[in-house]
Amino acid sequence: MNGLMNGKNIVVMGVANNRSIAWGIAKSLHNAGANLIFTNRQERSKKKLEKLLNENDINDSLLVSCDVSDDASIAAAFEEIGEKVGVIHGVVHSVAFADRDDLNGDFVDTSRDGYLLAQDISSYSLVAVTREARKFMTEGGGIVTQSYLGAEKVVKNYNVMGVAKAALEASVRYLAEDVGPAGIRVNAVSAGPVRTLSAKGVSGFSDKLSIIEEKAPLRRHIDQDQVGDATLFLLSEMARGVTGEVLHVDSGFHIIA
Ligand code: KAL
Repeated sequence: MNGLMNGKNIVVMGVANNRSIAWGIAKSLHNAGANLIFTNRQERSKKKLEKLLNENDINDSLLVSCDVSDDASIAAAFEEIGEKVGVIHGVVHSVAFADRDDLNGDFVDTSRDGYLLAQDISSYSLVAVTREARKFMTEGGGIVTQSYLGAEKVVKNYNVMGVAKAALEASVRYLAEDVGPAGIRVNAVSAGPVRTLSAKGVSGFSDKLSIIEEKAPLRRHIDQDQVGDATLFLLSEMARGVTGEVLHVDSGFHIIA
């Protein structure tokens, strides 16, 4: 417990199970003394989360349902959170989705619907969440989302998600400008490959892991806890001068040609 986030109310969106990046972030925030509020879409994720919270002795967390594809659901979720905790000091956005059919083969074959779905859930959701959250971020604070190298470079199979992450990273910059005057900072972490439920079943994931061990300056993978600590930093006062930034937590892989 380092106390960095004592008394801070932080909303964590996107815990599906114990392998979720959002769960690594939740643990870092909890250890730093934050009061956590979780949002889930699916009842199944909520059940898993309740079990995780019990196992880890994290008590008194608020669990709110939120479908990020629905503006009314986002507004209702933040209203409920605002009503219960008063002030929100931070938001962790760790949500993405693309149709599995769009995550292999050629990007040029992406359908209009598939493209819009990936943008809707993985990129627009940050805009809508920021708009609702800021109403309750009256003391300033931080918003952090999760990205991946495929936003910057062509990564095989990432396809429609790479384009969605590029839009997400650009959104981070535009949002940072909008909410900066209110003392709210918006940043992204660009994490190296982490084996999560979301990555399960998509082809080429294991290859991505072995290339990291071979080529990244640190010659090892990163894990959920490392993303958690970097996100904690960005949400905390330690990063009070940082906004509109994409911080790579990838063993340095992105600097290697
Ligand atoms: C190049 C990499 C290899 C994998 C390629 C694509 C990964 C895309 C991520 C995207 C978010 C995955 C999905 O949307 C999967 C979805 O179609 C099916 N899965 C689900 O519905 C599960 C149950 C739920 C929990 O998943 C979601 N998303 O709701 C990229 C690798 C190296 C890095 C990764 C995995 C990046 C990333 O964006 O996650």
